[in-house]
Amino acid sequence: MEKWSSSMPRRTFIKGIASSAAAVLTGCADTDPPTYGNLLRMGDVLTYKAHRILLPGHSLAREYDSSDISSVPAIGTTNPADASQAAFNPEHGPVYGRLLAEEFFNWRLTVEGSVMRPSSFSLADLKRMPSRTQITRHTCEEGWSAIAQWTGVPLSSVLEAVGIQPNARFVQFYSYDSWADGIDMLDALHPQTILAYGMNGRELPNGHGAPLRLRVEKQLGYKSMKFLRRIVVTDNFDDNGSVGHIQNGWSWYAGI
Ligand SMILES: Nc1nc2c(c(=O)[nH]1)N[C@H]1C(S)=C(S)[C@@H](COP(=O)(O)O)O[C@H]1N2
Ligand SMILES: [Mo]
Repeated sequence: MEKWSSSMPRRTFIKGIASSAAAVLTGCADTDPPTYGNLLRMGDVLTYKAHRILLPGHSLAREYDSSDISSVPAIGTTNPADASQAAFNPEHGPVYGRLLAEEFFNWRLTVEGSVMRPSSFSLADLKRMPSRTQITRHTCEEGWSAIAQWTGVPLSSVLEAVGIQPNARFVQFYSYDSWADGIDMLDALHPQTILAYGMNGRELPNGHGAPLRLRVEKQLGYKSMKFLRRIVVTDNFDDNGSVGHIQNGWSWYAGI
């Protein structure tokens, strides 16, 4: 197991952030959402452009009081080891089953790609890093929303630990079911974008993505991937092939 180190000169990291954020923020080419040239996707293009040009990049999603917390249904995959669930992955599902049986002691999050120090983190490693707790509204594309408290490590802290390279523009996520997805660097470095291991003051419940899920508070709920296993920083957009949102009729960018 490789542990993260804080030895990287801070300036290198800041430079990386500044150039990636600038790449996202400036120039028309960079505010085109990564793929689709077809007309049916024009709404997505407009939403992405409007958000990236008009909204301050790091405006915060609303945060609520603990008295606002509501019950949250577990949606989509609730156990990646369950072969009867729609997004069951024959390669990773059984691995998840074993990790779950060991209460995630041997679970590791690998972080690689355009980074200076590819690393893997245990849950204990992540819990030793800076933490953020936020009470936010989860909005599902199916039309329901719910409020919960999430605790985790800011994705920016993990990216700082591994050191993103100057050309990095996207962060890709892979789960123990068959999900693969990505966000741009602006959302990746957003202060409310966290890798959550806690929910409502407890360990993240299994059905909600244990041991670790993404929270991207500035986008619809389906961007908050559950059951994370791997993060890859990329220089170029990746539509994730047949399992990607675009290929399945959903927007890659689902800003709210
Ligand atoms: N790996 C994975 N992540 C996922 C899903 C899924 O099925 N698998 N469903 C998504 C959708 S559509 C929603 S609304 C939320 C649901 O999170 P919850 O089960 O904690 O309510 O997770 C998102 N992340
Ligand atoms: Mo959803």
